[in-house]
Amino acid sequence: MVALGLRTLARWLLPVLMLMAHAVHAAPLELEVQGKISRTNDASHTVYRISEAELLSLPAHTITTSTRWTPTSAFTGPLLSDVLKLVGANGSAVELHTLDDYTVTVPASDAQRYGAILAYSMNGKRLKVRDFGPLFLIYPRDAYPSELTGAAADGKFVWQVKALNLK
Ligand SMILES: Nc1nc2c(c(=O)[nH]1)N[C@H]1C(S)=C(S)[C@@H](COP(=O)(O)O)O[C@H]1N2
Ligand SMILES: [Mo]
Repeated sequence: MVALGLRTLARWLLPVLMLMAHAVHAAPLELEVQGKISRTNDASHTVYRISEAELLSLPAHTITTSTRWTPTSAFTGPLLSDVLKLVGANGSAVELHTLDDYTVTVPASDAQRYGAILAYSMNGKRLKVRDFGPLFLIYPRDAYPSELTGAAADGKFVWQVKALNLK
């Protein structure tokens, strides 16, 4: 054992431990979409499961804004409108479901009106579950203070998003 030496320990054990620590806090970056959609990719033809690779392949947009919980920061992710396009969404409302079992419905028209994004990173760092990940619905709050600030608007900033249901 001693012969393994510190160098071996540093080279192999530490990275493994760091990966394990990372895994504990990382939720898979994927999004399940169902409801009024015209494209599906599951066996029952009811769900479109957007993989991490597919989410990352959509054009990344950045919104720099404060939220009630975060100082001015750069949030990056696909446009909600591009996600809706990908699944052929035709509902008028988007019901969002989260890891903490919060459910909120926003008008599908918010996607165009505000250019809302499903952010997977903040200031260049992937969002972890403990800091609003894997996906955080972000609106340009600072650009529309009268419409996107206050108690009613706060409810639209949905974090830990795991699924959408088009209504
Ligand atoms: N994932 C998740 N996002 C959420 C919520 C929640 O419970 N879970 N609550 C929403 C509502 S209704 C409001 S008003 C604010 C509440 O934020 P607070 O818990 O910091 O008061 O976050 C919104 N986003
Ligand atoms: Mo709320």
